[in-house]
Amino acid sequence: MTKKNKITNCWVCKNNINAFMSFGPMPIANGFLTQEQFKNEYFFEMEVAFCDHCKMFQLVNQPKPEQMFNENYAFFSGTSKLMGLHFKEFANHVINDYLNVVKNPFVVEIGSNDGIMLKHFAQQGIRHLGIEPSANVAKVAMDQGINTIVEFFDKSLAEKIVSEHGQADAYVAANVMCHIPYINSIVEGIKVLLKQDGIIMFEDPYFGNVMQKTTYDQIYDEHTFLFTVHSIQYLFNQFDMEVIDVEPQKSHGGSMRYVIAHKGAKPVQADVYKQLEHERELGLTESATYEKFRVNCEQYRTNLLGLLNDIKSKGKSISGYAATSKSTTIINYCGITTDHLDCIYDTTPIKQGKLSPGAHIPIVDYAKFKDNYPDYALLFGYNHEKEIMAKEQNFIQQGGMWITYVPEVKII
Ligand code: DWN
Ligand code: SAH
Ligand code: ZN
Repeated sequence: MTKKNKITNCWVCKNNINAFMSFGPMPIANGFLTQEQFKNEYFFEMEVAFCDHCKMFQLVNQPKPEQMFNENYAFFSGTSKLMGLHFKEFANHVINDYLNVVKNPFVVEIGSNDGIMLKHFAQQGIRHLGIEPSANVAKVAMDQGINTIVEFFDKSLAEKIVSEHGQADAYVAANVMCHIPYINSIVEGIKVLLKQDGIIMFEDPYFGNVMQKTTYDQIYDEHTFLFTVHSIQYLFNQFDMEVIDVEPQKSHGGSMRYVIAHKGAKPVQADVYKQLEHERELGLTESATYEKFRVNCEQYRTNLLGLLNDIKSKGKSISGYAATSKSTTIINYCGITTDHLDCIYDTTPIKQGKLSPGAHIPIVDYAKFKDNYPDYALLFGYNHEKEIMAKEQNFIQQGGMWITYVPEVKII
């Protein structure tokens, strides 16, 4: 059943917003399921809007946070070794450039998941606290001695943290700020939590990259927002904080790291103004650009489905590779079915043996890929291309071919 829970006001500035595009009925992106669960599978109509006032790109309807983030959450950050290195670099950047001058610093991370980043603070004996509502992934962190509380972060939790631990010197987050619909309460919470000369550093998929590469698969239930520097600047300015630096990242197909402080506390770097100018050049502040994006998404869908149908008409086999959250959008929006894909290979134990959300394509242990190479493999984990290609070199040597849809639909 499709549930509608549409909002008509911007999550950030309350301006009226209208959806410019629907991706159709979507299931929970990480809702891998068994056959017995089919009858209760949840769907919502995934529509997106651009707020002309605060420049925020957003979903207009979404499942409740507890439906997505709970003790059965299927994404464990530690599944990527390269992301492990990425978060070691992130932690060391915060420590070396901001915390080293502070006596007995305290760092708070929200969406700390299995501790992939926070462990680097913990290992260096730095006072830390992770906030992670998905109990199963939080347990992996707690089992390593990483201080974690299983809660959703918001303003009232921030007040509780301050009363128990004092204010924080650093607030860090990765791929979670864009997941939270009540984002104003989060920012108000950060304001309460952060010391006057403290630092905020977080990163999320960047709409500039999504638009340029038409990676519309970054749009799924968990991603309430896709940020730009303009929208983040508006969001934090509302609460007397400002963006003081921006650091583009290659992770997740193109992300942006925002460095933010209380207004006037630290100098604003020239890169902030350069990126704002670049965004205006890209048209990210104009509604017309989002209309173009919709047309591009539709074209990519036609191209991908056309390619898969063409391959199948020649009697060839295709498997998916990496059952990413993003693949839920690709599969359900493009209308990819079990007629196209035999299965999706993946490394995550709790996804294996289950069926993909919506299309019910079997998820199979990636170790079995080599026993049964398909003619083609559709690379859903394109953001992990380096890591995946390194371990699957043999597939190509045996005559296999990869299909990608980033930055365009093609056979590699
Ligand atoms: O924002 C989010 C990011 C950080 O992670 C979350 N909302 C959910 C999640 O998104 P995702 O599922 O699209 O993440 P990834 O990291 O692109 O994909 C992870 C999946 O890919 C896992 O199921 C494991 C799989 N994988 C694989 O099969 N082989 C990953 C790697 C690195 C591999 O070599
Ligand atoms: N930071 C990790 C995990 C990102 S996935 C990484 O980049 O790999 C998003 C995580 O945020 C999930 O583990 C989810 O449970 C968590 N989350 C969602 N809403 C949250 C909230 N309000 N407060 C804290 N964490 C939240
Ligand atoms: Zn707005």
